[in-house]
Amino acid sequence: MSCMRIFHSDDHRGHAGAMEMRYDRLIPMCESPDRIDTILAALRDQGHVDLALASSFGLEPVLRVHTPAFVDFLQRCWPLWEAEFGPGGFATAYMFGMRGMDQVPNGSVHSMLSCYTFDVCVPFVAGTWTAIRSAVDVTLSAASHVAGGGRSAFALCRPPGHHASSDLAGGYCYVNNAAVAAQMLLDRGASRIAILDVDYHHGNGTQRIFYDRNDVLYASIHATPEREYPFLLGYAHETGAGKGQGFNFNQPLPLGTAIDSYRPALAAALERVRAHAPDVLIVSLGVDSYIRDPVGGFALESDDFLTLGGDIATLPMPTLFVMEGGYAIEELGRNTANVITGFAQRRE
Ligand code: SP5
Ligand code: ZN
Repeated sequence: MSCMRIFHSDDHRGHAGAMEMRYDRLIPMCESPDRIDTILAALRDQGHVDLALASSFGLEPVLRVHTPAFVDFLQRCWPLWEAEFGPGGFATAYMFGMRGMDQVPNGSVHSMLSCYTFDVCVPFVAGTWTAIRSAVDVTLSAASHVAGGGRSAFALCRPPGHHASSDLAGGYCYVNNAAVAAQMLLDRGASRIAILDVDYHHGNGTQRIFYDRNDVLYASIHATPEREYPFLLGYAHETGAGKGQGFNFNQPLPLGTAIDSYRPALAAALERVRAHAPDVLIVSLGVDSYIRDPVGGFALESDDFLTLGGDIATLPMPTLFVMEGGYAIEELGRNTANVITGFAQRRE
């Protein structure tokens, strides 16, 4: 089996302890630090031992994708909240932006939360900013490995990124790790990038960031917005705008989708990626399509993730996997490692 370098960091751990709204209930965050532990353990179990700690890239690459005011908010949100409410608890929005009206935040952290977040699944605690930075650094370290001639790499990062756009956080996502990596690769000389998003949810943030561009293809397979979060985006008719027309490829699928109908959609996405001929393929890797995922509603089984990884490996270009969702903590490690193993076996 060919070996894939896996980039990680311990600096995500402080992003923990907050609650999220699940419709009419307040529950512990599904997006928790033990996700990384269980994935690392399963990767080792399956023989992936080429581990590397992330190095620091600073904020410049982040500011190529996100606005300065938004990045400033991410950094200052918790300290501002803590100054008002004291330690413990978590910062979250109480209301959201009012469409069609001025949305200029003032000095209050509440106005910033209302302006720069779009749902009740992006809490801030004391360790959130450090974790956000670690996730970008993990992803950019892996991207650098690929830019330097590595055939593949896995960015084992959290928090995830694909719901975040240039100035909006949501869905457990603060900075769009995959988008920042794509932009850095372009800035370092790549001509075209493709982002294949196999997370159960539509990556509304990634779509938004690259919607009017033809240098980054976004191809996503996800649960239909008619039935699933993020509810407002992810339709097949969203195909890009301006010179980006034709460079956004959504395949919404029904709840309950299993591998027999998932795989043809994956083949269509891979065909579209091949036609784009990217210098690097970035895979937004969510395994919340697993049948027993507490957040998802598809029906993929653990062995299906070997198939998914193997199918992706039929493409020839250097490939960067970036961790997104996946919350069935008992099987999360195995499911994620199965994608990496399926890919590595096929590439051998
Ligand atoms: C990165 C990522 O996977 N973010 C997902 C955020 C989803 N948060 C909202 C979840 C909506 C609840 N759906 C419940 C389905 C129960 N089977
Ligand atoms: Zn997801």
